[in-house]
Amino acid sequence: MSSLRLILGDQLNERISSLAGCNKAVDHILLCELRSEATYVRHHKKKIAFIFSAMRHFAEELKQKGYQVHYVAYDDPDNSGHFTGEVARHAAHLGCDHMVVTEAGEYRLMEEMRGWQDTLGVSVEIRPDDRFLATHEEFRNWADGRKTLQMEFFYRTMREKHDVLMENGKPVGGKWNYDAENRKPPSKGMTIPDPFRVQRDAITQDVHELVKTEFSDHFGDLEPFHMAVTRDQALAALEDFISCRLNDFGSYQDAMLDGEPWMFHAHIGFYLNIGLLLPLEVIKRVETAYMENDLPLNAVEGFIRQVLGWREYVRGIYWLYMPDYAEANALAAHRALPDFFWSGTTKMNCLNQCITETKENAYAHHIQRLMVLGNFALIAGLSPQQVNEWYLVVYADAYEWVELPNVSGMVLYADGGLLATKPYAASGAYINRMSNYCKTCSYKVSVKNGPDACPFNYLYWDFLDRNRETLSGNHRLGMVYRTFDKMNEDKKQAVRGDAGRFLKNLEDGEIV
Ligand code: DLZ
Ligand code: SF4
Repeated sequence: MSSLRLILGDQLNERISSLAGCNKAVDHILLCELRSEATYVRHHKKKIAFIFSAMRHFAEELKQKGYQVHYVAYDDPDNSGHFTGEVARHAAHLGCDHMVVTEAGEYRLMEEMRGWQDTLGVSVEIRPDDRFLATHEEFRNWADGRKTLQMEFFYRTMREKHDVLMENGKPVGGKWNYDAENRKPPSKGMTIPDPFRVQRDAITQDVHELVKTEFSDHFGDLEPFHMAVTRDQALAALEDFISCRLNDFGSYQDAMLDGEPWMFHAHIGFYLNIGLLLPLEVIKRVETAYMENDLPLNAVEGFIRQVLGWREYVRGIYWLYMPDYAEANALAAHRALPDFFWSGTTKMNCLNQCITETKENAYAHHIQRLMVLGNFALIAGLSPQQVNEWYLVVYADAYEWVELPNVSGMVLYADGGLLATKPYAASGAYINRMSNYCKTCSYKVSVKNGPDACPFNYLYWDFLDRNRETLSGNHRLGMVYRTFDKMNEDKKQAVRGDAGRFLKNLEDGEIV
C-alpha cells in the first residue's frame, strides 16, 4: 500500500519523521507552494523567496536520491492554494489511502491537519516533530507543578540530558550561565566580519521572478539575496560563524552599530527553523569547536543556551498555552502599530536603523528586536496582536511557535509574566550604552523632557506610571517605582505631558 508523505515548507530535512520508513518504490512525497501559507500573514518578500527556493532545492535533492516527489509550484494552474486541497487532490490522483506527516509547528495548521482524517477519508498519521529535542510530553512533565517556568532551570535539565558542556556531572567551568560577561558595548573602530554569502543559482532566480510577480505588494526588499537554500550551504554558514564570529559572539551579543546588521551573530536561526539544520548537530558542532579551539566559554555557552535552552523552551511554552496565549494582553495595550514600522520614517534613529535593516534583510538581531523595536512597542502600549503580526511578517526565521512567546512573553509582557520575570522596558540610556545610534539622532538621549528629549526617556516612566496597578507588585520593579515616586510633581507632570503629546502625535500619523 502506498502512502502520501507531506513535507511542509519548514520541515526540509531528510531525517524528518514523516520520511522515516519511506519506501521509495511505492510511497509518494508531496511539497506545495501555497497561497494560504504565503498570505495568512503577508510575509516579507525575502522570506517567501527563501522558503520557496529551499523547498525547490530540497525537492530536487530528494528526487536525485530516488524518492518519488510531487512538487506543486505556486503558479501551477491546478494548485488549489491550500494544504487540504492539495492533499485531497494528490491522495485521490495517486491512489493513496494513507498519509504520513510531521506535526505542524503552528497551531492553526495543526488544527487543520487534525481534521484531515475525517474530511479526506484517508488515514492520517501525524508524527512528532524531530526538529526539536524536547517532546511535548517532556516539556509538560518539566512544567508540571512548578510555580514559575524559568528557562534557566529547563536549560540545565537539557544540558544534563544531552550531556552538553558537562564535566563529571557538573557544568564546564563551574557555572551554568556566563551571561554576565555577554553585555559589552561596541568598542571604537571594531571590525565586523562580512556575513556569509551564497551566490544564487537558477532555481533561486526563478523563485525571485515569481515573488516579483506574485508578491510585489508585500513588505521588504528582495535584493540583495545571499541566503543559504540547501543543507550543504546551511552547514557552510554554520562553519563560517564558528570560524569568523563565534569568538566575539558572547561579549558583543547585545551590541549595536549603525549600518551593521549582522554583528557577531550566527544568523542560523533561518536554517534551524526551516529544517536545513537540526539542533543537536549544531550544538555538538559548536561544543566540539570549543574543545578543539581556544574559544571563550562565555561565547560558546551563550550560543548553546539559545539553541538548547531558549529555542526549545519557547516552543514548549507555545504548545503549553495555545490557543489562549495568542489572545493575551495583560497590560491592556491597544494602540495601533504606527505606520513607521513599515516605512522606517521616524526621527528616532535607533528605530529607523532597525526597521530599515529589517526591510533589507528580513533579519535584525536579538537585541534590536527586543530592546529597540520591542522596547518601543512595550512602552508605547502597542497592541500585542498587531505587534505579533508584524514580527511574524518581517523576519525570515519567524514562525508562530517561536515568534509568539518571544513577542507576547519576552517583549510585551502580554502574558502577565509567564515567561519573563519583569517587562524589558528601558529608557534611551540603555540604547545609548549598547549602540552608537544616539550620536546621529534628531533627539538628544541626555535630555529627559521637552521637544528635544529622547522619547524613550519619558515613555519609559510613563509606561511604569500607566501600568502601576498591574506592575507595582513585581518585586523586581520595586526600586524603579520608588525612584519614580521620589520625583517631584513638576517632573512627573512633565513626563505625563511629553508622553501624552508624543502618543497623540503618533496616533495622528505625524512623523515622530
Ligand atoms: C512560511 C511558509 C510559506 C511562506 N510558504 C509555504 C508554502 O508555500 N508551503 C509550505 O509547505 N510551507 C510554507 N511556509 C511554512 C509554513 O507556513 C509552516 O510549515 C507552517 O506555518 C507550520 O509551521
Ligand atoms: Fe533612539 Fe533616543 Fe537614542 Fe534617538 S536618542 S537613537 S530615539 S535612544
